[in-house]
Amino acid sequence: MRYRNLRAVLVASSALVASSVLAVGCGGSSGTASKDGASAGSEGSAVPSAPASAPSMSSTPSIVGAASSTTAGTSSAPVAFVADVWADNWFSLTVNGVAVGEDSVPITTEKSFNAETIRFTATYPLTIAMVTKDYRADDSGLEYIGTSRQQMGDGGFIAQIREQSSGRLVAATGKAWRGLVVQRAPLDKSCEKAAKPIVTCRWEAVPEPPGWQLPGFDDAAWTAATVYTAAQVGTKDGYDTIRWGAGASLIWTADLEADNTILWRATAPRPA
Ligand SMILES: [Ca+2]
Ligand SMILES: [Ca+2]
Repeated sequence: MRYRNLRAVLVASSALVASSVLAVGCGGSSGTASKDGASAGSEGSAVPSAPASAPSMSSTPSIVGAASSTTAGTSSAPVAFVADVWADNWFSLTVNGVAVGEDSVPITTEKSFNAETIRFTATYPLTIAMVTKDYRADDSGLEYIGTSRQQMGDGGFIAQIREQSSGRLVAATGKAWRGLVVQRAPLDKSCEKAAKPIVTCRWEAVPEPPGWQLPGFDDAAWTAATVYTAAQVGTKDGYDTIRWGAGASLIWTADLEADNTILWRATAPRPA
């Protein structure tokens, strides 16, 4: 349902994307294209994903990927996968154009740190598309607004995908992942302690490019991920409950604080 709405929005906004127009805000809260809860977590058109309020994504029924499948045993036979994700603060996961899961704790939750395990079925090669969001109370990009803790929150996330039967790690966050920032705030970090950050702070937003989650999308212009240590990200609740593969790294863009909503793409070929 939301997917169809999103597609309509994307079609309508394609002209903006083509000309790389940025929506830049200053004061007021309208005019951004990526408000929390409005643009992310798109759902597949064929099979709905579990609701965001589900207690655990591990109970999500398997969803067959969008890529065509044929008789089992051929190179395009469906394979069962297990994805582990820990995000500061929220994520959604799409594989081969099908939404397979998202963080069960809504982005509207101020302190949200939890790991998720998502099971799905798809065919190689995997086109992995994720939305990650650092929490912000409003478009100013700040959190704990009006309290002594008012600040720029920071992001960071880690993800890995294993074949369910073999346990092989076939995809994991690292330098090869490419990101596109669609909400950045505040643009001037000196507004961090402003009395009215929504008035003082400036931000910018860009629409999600049409089809960015699909295999054929060209992400050559996107930015390579920056790898961070657990200390830099400040990993916490849930992070230590997952056994992360040696190849899985915490990533974000170059700015952990101001880059709040980011689209990510990665591909995983069938392992040799
Ligand atoms: Ca955060
Ligand atoms: Ca932030």
